[in-house]
Amino acid sequence: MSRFEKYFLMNNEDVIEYVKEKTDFFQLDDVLTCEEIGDGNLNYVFHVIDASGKKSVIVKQAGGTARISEDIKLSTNRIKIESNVLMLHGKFANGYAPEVYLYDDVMNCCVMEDLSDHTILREGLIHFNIYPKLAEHLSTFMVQTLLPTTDVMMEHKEKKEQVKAYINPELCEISEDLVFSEPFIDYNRRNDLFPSVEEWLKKEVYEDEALRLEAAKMKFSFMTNAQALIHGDLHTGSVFVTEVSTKVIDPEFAFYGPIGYDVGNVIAHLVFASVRGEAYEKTDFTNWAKQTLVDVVDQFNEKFATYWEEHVTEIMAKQPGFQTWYLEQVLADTAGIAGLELIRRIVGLAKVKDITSIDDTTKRARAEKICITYAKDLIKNRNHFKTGTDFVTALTSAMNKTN
Ligand code: SR1
Ligand code: MG
Repeated sequence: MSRFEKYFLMNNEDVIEYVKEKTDFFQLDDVLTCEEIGDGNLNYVFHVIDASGKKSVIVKQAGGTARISEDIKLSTNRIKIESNVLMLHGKFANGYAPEVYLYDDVMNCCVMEDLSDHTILREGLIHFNIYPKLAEHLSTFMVQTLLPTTDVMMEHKEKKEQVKAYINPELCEISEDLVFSEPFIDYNRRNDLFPSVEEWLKKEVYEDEALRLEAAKMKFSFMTNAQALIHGDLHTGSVFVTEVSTKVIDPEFAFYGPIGYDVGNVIAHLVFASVRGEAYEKTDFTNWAKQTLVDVVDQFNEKFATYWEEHVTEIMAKQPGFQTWYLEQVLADTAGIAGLELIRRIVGLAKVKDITSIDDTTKRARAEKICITYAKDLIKNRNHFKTGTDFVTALTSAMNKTN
């Protein structure tokens, strides 16, 4: 009997045995090495390679708790959502997702394409690398994966079946807590404020009642607006890049939610890159990061409109003016979510290395203040952000007014 007919958390040796038994990728006598390379907050990621260096795969397995905290208990079937969404993304946005070779609902793991020739985008950005195709690729990926799963294009009964199939309560709860609630009320005592801005953050975030009201409104939109099948965690740690290629990974938080949740995440993490670039006085990099932010918004708008015209099926969505209204809602959500993502990564449990690795205390404090100042503007005035220029002008203004 196979050892893999009952779930257990695998180590490197187990994974080698697993890929030989379960895939056609390797021969039984291949000499394989395996290393656990996961640096995310939830899962275990194994890189398996043969002695010739020519054949390699990634095995991703879910454990019963989150890596970032043993207190976060999770069912292990989240890999099912991730595998299904990766396959769907490969279909909708050809070339933008790694290929999935195998999904195993007993071991709660999947075997997928090794992207070792790519770099995790956040790592590249931390080293001030420039990716000229990034805006073009991310805007295409978002339009091509999000719009086809909306009621604008999908048959409505099928859409409702899909909403059901992608119900993802545990991972949604993580976002409901970490993104929409805890940054404003520290009821789980998990927030972590950088000491030199601690009092400033308490005043600007915890004590701002108007801000908390807007966060509450957005939380309810996140929980109830089943607009499209969103990636659900589209930050720069979920993107692999080279100069010419972009691959989106890790859609385990996927569910039917607001489109702006994905676009807003992309914007927020480009802001972290820009703010870090400014802190290190990397002018070319900072200008590129800000221009990428502009291009993501503007190209998203253009491609969204074109894709809509070509693929709309819902009769009432063809009404002149409706597409403009719909996109304006998406952009308001985008601005609001970008603001919430900025705040939660400064105040909450799950930080970003772009900011925490700024080693000069004064510069890190200023970077955090810029993010929060800009975030509050994005959230409170979210209906006013419609173009890339709107987004970048407000960011530059937050940079200029922060000491
Ligand atoms: C408990 S998981 C913390 C964060 O890591 C993931 O990547 C998500 O962003 C989540 O909010
Ligand atoms: Mg992830």
